[in-house]
Amino acid sequence: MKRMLTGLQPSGELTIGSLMGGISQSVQYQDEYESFIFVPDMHTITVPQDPKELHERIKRNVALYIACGIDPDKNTIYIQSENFYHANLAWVLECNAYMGEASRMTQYKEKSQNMKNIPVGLFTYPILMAADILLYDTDYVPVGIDQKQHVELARDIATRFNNKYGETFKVPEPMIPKTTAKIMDLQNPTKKMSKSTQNQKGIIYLLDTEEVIRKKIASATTDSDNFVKYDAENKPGISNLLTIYAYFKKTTVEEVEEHFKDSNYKDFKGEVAKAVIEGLAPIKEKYKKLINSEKLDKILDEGREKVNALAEAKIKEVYHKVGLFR
Ligand code: ATP
Ligand code: LTN
Repeated sequence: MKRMLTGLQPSGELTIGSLMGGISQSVQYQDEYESFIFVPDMHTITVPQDPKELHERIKRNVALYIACGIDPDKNTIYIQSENFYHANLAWVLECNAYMGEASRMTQYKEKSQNMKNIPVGLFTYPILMAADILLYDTDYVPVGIDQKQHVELARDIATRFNNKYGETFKVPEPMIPKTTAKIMDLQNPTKKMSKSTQNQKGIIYLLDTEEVIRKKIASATTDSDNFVKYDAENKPGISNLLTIYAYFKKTTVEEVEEHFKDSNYKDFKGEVAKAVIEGLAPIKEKYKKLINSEKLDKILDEGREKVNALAEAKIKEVYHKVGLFR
């Protein structure tokens, strides 16, 4: 069975965008591949974090993965920082990566643009990501299009290392979901709904209360037409709500359009809120049972043990090949 590995940064609370664009892809693949899913928390400290909040969020994120359908019997679930070998491999890879290629990473350029003091870790972040992937002989890496360049860097580093020191790493392939629509911010529907956005009004978090969901959807930015039609360019707000409704009702945008063709925006928004609330209810229920359970710790302990053993073997091989150890 081919191995697939992915991670969602705990840079904020998970949103319906994380569910629709990220987690649900992994749920779809979990029968087809041997699947590793982890919390890349060490990536998150490349930008300032409140330590207490980050610490608590890590476990919440894992509980939400599982509540959203990531099956612990089919996936190896772990926390990056609980396996020290990620950072060890990242160091060796950094010594085999070039300033030029790292400087070309568009995400780095964007994120560092307005920073006065740029953390070095923000610059080397893609190399830590390469370590995450190469440590476990990963075949496929499902990621959003924004991360494709990072997976390509991991491929380049792996190939270079193999050529220099002999076959060591599997060269991974990015897996970019074709069909997932981008879920937009409700207040600013030309911008992606992101968990790290400061203004929370445009974001629906998986754990938002029913009341909050109703309010956020009721105040979503629309247009002055007052007819429900999918037109991403001219009616981005309504189109986004159509996509969200279709996902939660497990139907197509065309069918939803037809269904609401005589509705006004107020009624339509009310129905979208209902669909989201109903769709998230079982996730919240499962989350509540898990978050303080021993089961969650057991899943994470087992994940840690398994990946530590795999990573230890790999890092020893790598250290030997580059000439480290006695
Ligand atoms: P951050 O705010 O930290 O940049 P994010 O919320 O934008 O994070 P990521 O953690 O970068 O999301 O994304 C994880 C996965 O979820 C990726 O595969 C990404 O494409 C997908 N994803 C995240 N947000 C959305 C969204 N709004 N619509 C569709 N897919 C999304
Ligand atoms: N950089 C990714 C998260 C991430 C990741 C990984 C994804 C870190 N390491 C390894 C896939 C494989 C992000 O910000 N979405």
